[in-house]
Amino acid sequence: MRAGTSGGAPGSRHGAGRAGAERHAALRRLAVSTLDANWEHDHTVPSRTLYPHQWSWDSAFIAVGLAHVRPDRAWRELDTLFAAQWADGRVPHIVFNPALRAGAYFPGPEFWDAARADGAPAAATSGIVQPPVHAPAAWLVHRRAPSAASVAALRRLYPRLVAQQRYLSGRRDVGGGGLAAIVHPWESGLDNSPAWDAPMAAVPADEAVMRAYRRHDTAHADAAHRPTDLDYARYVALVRSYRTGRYRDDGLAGRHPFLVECPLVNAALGAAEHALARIATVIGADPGPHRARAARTTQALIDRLWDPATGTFHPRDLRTDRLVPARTVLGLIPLILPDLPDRQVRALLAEACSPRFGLAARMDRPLPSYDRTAPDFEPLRYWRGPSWLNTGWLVWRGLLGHGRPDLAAGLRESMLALVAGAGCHEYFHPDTGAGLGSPAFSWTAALLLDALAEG
Ligand code: 9WN
Repeated sequence: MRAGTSGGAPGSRHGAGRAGAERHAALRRLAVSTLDANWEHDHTVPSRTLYPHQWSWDSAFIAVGLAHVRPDRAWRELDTLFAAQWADGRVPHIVFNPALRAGAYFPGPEFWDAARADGAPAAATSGIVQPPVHAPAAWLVHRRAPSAASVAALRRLYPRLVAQQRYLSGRRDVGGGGLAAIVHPWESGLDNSPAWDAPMAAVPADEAVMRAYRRHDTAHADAAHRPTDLDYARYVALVRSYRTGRYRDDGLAGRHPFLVECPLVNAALGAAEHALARIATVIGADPGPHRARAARTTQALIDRLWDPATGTFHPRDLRTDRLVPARTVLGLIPLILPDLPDRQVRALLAEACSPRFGLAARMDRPLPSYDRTAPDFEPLRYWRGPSWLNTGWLVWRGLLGHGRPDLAAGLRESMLALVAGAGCHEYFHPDTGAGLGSPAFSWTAALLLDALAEG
C-alpha cells in the first residue's frame, strides 16, 4: 500500500459529501479518545508507554488540538508546563510526574539532577529545552476559542513566554549572530536527524557507557527504529557535560562539545515573536518590540542558515562554523515565518516539491523527515526518513500563510490519510504509511483535530 490521498481516503476530495463527513467524524472521535486517554490530571502525556511524563513542545501541539474540543484543558496544559519554567526563563523539555516509579523513563529526574542548578523550579525537570512553539500555540488556542478566560490565560502566560524568548535569544546566542544555539539534539525535537550526525561525531563517547544505564525506549519500541547505543552514549555525554556546569550557559563555547543553530528552533523563535505581537495587542501590551525582534530573527536566519546553493536552510555547527550539508525537513520549517522573503519562500517550495520531499497538491506519499533521495535515507529509523504529523503540520501552516492553499490541501489530505490508514501513531512509514512507534500518540491526535477543523 502506498500512503497517498487517492482512493477515497478520509478528507480527500474523493471523500467529499456524506461519506467524507462520516469519515471525518470518525477521525475526530479517534483523536478525542486518544487525547482523553493520555490526559494525566493536569497535563497530557505524549504516550502512556514510551513518554509517560510531560514534554515541552508536545504540550504546545497538544494545546492546539485541545482548543478544538476542551479549551479549558488546552490552557491547563500550557499553565502546567510554564509552572515548571526556570528562573532564567528556560522551559524544560521534560516535566517529570513524581507519581511514576523511578525508571519509567530514561534519563529520569535522578540523572538530570536539575534541582541543584540555580533557578530550577520546585518540580523535577530536565535541564534542556525544546523548540519554542508555545507562543504560536497559545495564540491559536485563543483564536480558536476566544473568551474572557482565554484573554486572562494570555495575560497570565505572556510574561512567561517573553521570558522564554529572552532566555533563548540572550543566553543561548552562543554564536553572537542573533540566533539561539542548541546544546543537545533533543533540544531540536528531531533527536536522531541526520542533521546532527556531523556535529555529533565530534562528541566523545564510549558505547560501553550505556551498560551502566537501562534504556527505556527499546523496551517499548523496536530497537531497529530507535537511535543506536552509540547515539545514546553521546546523548548521555552531552547531558553530563551540561549538568557538570549546572546547566549554566556562560562560557559554553569553551566547554561544551555540541553547539548548533537549528533552523526549526530559530524559525519557532521568530514565529513566537509574531505571535507575541498579536498577543500583546489583545492584552494591551506594546507589540512593537516583538515585531522588531521578529524581523531581526528572520534576517539572522537568512544570514546564518540559508544556503543559496542548495536553496534551503541548514543547521550551523558552531564548533566548525560550517553549515551541515544534510537536507532535512528542518530546512523547510522557516516557511512558518510570515515575513520570510519571496526568494526564500520560492526556493523552499521548490525544495519541498522536489523528489526529495514530494510535496504536491495530490501527494502519493507522505512528507518524509529526511531527503528520500539521500543514500542514508532510512524509512524506519527515528527522524531519518519516517513521516511525522508535527513537521507536516508546521509546513502546512506555512503553506497556508504563504498563499499556497493548493499545496496545503495536498499535505493536509496526506496527513489525514495517514491517520485514517494507521491510527494515531507516533510516526509513519514514508512509503507505505504503516504506523510506527507509539500507537496512541498525543500530538498526532491533536494536530489531526486542527487539520480537520481547517479544511
Ligand atoms: C527525548 C516526546 C518526545 C518528543 C521528541 C521525540 C522524542 C525523546 C525520546 O519524544 O524524544 O526528548 O526519548 O526520544 O524525538 O520530539 O518531544 O514525544
